[in-house]
Amino acid sequence: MKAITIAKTIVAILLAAGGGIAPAVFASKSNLARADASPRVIEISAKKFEFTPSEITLKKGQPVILRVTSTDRVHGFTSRQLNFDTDIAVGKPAEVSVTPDTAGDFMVICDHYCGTGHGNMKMKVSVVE
Ligand SMILES: [Cu+2]
Repeated sequence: MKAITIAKTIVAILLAAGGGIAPAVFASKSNLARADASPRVIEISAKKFEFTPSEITLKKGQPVILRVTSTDRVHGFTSRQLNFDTDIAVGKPAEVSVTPDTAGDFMVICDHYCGTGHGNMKMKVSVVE
């Protein structure tokens, strides 16, 4: 009886140790793989009447994903120059893939009328060489 209890305890300890160590190792490996293969993700938040951050800097030729989350209502996220046009619904982040091919400053606007400050709802994208 006592031997069985000890054996169970050892199994529980091994499981706990394995459960703790193994995922940490896997996580760091997959993070390394992601850093090599996947574009940088830039989190942007939208609410009346601003994008946060209001300015980002990208590198020419380097792909990024802009992940935009709205915290209050539907907004637009549009740039004719950077060639994207999407809507952002509350609780449903929108992802836009961008690989800028020209250096310069570009504007992203909300093209979904959202109230009196709507005309100033902009984000500046600086693309550097
Ligand atoms: Cu708006």
